[in-house]
Amino acid sequence: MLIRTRRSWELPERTATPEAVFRDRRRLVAGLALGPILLAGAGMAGLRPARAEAMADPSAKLYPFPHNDNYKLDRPLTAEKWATSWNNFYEFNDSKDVVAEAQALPIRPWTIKIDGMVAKPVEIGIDDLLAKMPLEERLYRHRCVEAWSMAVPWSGFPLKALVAMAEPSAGATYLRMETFENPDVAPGQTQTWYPWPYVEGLTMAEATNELAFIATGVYGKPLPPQNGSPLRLTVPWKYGFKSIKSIVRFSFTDQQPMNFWQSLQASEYGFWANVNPEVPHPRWSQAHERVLGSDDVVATQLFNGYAEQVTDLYKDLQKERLYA
Ligand SMILES: Nc1nc2c(c(=O)[nH]1)N[C@H]1C(S)=C(S)[C@@H](COP(=O)(O)O)O[C@H]1N2
Ligand SMILES: [Mo]
Repeated sequence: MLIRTRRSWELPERTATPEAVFRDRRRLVAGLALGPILLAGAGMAGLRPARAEAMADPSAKLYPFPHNDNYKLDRPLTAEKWATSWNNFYEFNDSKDVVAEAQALPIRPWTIKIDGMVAKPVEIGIDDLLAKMPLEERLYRHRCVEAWSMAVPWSGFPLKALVAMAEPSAGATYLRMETFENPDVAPGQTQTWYPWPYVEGLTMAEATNELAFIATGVYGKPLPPQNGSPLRLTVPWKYGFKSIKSIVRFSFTDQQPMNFWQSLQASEYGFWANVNPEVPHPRWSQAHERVLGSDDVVATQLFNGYAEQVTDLYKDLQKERLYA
């Protein structure tokens, strides 16, 4: 059992995680009282598969990837121990402390489906995909909608390289991404009030922007399961919930995808979710962020500091709800 002392960047009560609120609301909506849930949980404990050891990652030999110097940070890197032990991964649990449970995620074989409006739908294993992609390391900031942030070295490849490989048809205007669904290994997915699987989406212009990155590693090694092994999105100008983990499917479409958090609570979470310190979340300010692993609180920047690269994406979309 991991014993943690409370750090200053852990959220105070007044900014209780949005999720905790939904969980209780969903239980009510579903007409479920706490008692039966606890009873069911106790009854099932014996049936849950034993917690697996972390599976060896055959891609480890590819690391470290060549460093791309174009992405600079304005702050120190977050210590690896914090970035890999303070996680949001609702498939496992909603506590930030998912490390132990996430080790049960089977990362091989891992097949990625590319389908929808493409020249030729394919299924490709993660190791074959890695062999085709231009691999590099980048330093990015990450800003969670809950007002904490980190700065990490991701390894992976530009999302636009995957888009080019897929050859989407001219009519495709969105990329929809989906996480694995396997309640046998992911206890959170037995909680039926969540709309599994986790889904996220980008416009094609966003998906082919130079900043949109698929991370397969962090700190010069393959991603640990809790960070979304074996591949996850990183879109650093958007709130962290857009950066979908453990992806199994990329679909090209002409329909705007309905993402996980939007379908839970559309009044608080939308499709765009671009970082903007001047647009508060309905329940808390977005003006500042707590820096994970330190005692610092810093001012949040428009587009999380990436305005130069992404402002143009939104110039014709001013009527949209761009910052939620
Ligand atoms: N499939 C899936 N992807 C997810 C999440 C999740 O619960 N499930 N949480 C999101 C949120 S809210 C954040 S802040 C980041 C956290 O990434 P990290 O744990 O690597 O810091 O993952 C995002 N991607
Ligand atoms: Mo988040």
